[in-house]
Amino acid sequence: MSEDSKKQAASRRGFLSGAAVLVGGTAVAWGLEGCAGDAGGGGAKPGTTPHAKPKGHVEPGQMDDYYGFFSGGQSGEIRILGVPSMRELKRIPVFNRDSTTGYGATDWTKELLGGTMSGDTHHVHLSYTDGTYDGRYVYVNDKASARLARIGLKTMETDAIVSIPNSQGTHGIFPQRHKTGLVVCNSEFRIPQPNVGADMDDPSKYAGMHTAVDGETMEVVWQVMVHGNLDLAATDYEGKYSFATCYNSEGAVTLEGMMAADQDWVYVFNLAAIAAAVKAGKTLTVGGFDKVVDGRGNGGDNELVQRVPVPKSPHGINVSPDGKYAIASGKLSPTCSVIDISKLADVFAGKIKPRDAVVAEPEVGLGPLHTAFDGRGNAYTSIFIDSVMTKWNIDKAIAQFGGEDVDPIIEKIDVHYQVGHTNASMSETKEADGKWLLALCKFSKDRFLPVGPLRAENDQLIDMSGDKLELVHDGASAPEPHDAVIVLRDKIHPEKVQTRTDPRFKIYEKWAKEDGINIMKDNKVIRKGNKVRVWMTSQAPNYGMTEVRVKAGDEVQWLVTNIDNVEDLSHGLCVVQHDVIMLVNAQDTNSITFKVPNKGVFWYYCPWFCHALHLEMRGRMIVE
Ligand code: K7E
Ligand code: CUA
Repeated sequence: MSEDSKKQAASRRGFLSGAAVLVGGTAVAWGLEGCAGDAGGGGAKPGTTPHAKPKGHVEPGQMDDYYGFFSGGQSGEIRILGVPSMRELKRIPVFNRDSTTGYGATDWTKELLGGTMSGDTHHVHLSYTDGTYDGRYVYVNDKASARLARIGLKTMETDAIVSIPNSQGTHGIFPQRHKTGLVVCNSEFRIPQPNVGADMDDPSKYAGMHTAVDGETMEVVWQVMVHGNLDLAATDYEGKYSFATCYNSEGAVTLEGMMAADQDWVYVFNLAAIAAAVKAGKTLTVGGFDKVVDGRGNGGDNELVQRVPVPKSPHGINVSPDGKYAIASGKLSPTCSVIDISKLADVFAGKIKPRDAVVAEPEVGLGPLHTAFDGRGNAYTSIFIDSVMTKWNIDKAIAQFGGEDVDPIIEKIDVHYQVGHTNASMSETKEADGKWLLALCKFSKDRFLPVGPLRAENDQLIDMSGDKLELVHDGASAPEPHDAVIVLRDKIHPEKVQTRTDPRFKIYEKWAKEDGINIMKDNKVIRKGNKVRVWMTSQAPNYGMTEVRVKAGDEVQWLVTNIDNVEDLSHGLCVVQHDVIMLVNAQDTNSITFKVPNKGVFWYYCPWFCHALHLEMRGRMIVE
């Protein structure tokens, strides 16, 4: 070890107040040594004691009170669970090819994905009006390919995907909360700007981007370029500010380098000032996008951006339901930093220093990652290394920071194991209700049957309504959900059958007009050269055609319209030996295009069990 790195190690050690595991050197070591201890000690608490009706139990036939929207990590999807039962209700393909629905293969979704068939969803947030959910949209990031997707809550299907320019590792996202306005998106990875081959070996010239996407049009509105990396994101409740944690103020490209400084930042973006700069044309064109404003001026603190210094490598940033505080969870510091949002106007006006906006910094445990709220003034921080959730009181933390002799820590509850995100029912709204708390644990270890080298993760549910936190449910989940929001069920009003109002129906109508087709009625094969359009209806247990004739070498575009008008009566189309499976819901149309290289008889069938005669719901594609 060089003298310098010895000093760094020593200062890290001091910072983590005895986190000896870190001295081992790598992040992996600090993560997993804690695990081994937990497992070896057999410290797993039984989740629910075997009384007849554990808390959180939802009787057969009863509905959950909440929808949980979970990201699916590298699966590229979103999952919907009922809370508190934790029953999985649906998987929504977003950035992934999905065989169930044909997502990524059907004409519309193929265009949505633009040839990128994988993704990494981390942060799921719903659209807001007046500080609470308006039941319109879900937004989710793709960290892998710098995209933002939107899911329409009427059908719970992906309806838009936008690629974010000049960004890599699009990580934290957050919609504005006063109305369905901007969705801000952080680039976790700094890159040369533009990233076209220059400055590759000079990371000091790399920059990060804080991007605003219009939540209605899903177009990129502006980008702010900053020096640091931008990890998690949050917005306030008034539409004035957005926030980003920065764990790599060093601008390093190695782990050691990124951990070097004992202090990093929370970036605060002044949205009105940024909009004014864009309007005044104070913009650059970077990588072909012409609405980039430079937030690097004056050393990095200026009228657009201010950096609040916080201890070493912060991760989550969460705003309390009363809109007063933005709380950065320390990750490599055992603290949370509480920023008083009402002081930020003075920070931007130069009346106080950015650090003066920090009004509390309680010690919450080793490896704080994310913070949720109960609407009663308490915060709940997920603690990765300690594998606990820490409940603490915000006002008491502020009093302690002001010199009073009070302990803000109320309770710590073990979770199993290595918790990442946490969230609580309605926690990200002004209607936080303090009923249910989630601990999304990265390792399940001894909690479930082993299933080979890769095990399930453990999404745990905690009853937070009483004086004591009570673990009520272990939820095995396929890797790797990161984040989730818990939404009161009366905020969500899904349609029962397809209403045919989404943008994709305009495209089907256009094609139908070209071919002189009544989509809801006609069954016809329309040929133009070697391109063939098959228009077909379905109604249980029949297709509108049981024989379709095409020629070897044709390109077939097959449209199926499900004219059943019964909730949940879905059909679909599978053409055997042609890699074609898609779903067609009641009153929906879906289309898929494929090549027909070989002569022969190929059956097509309905892949959804729709009727007693479902197996007979099939026909022959005869390739001549
Ligand atoms: Cu903490 Cu991507 Cu939200 Cu994972 S990030 S835990
Ligand atoms: Cu339609 Cu099975």
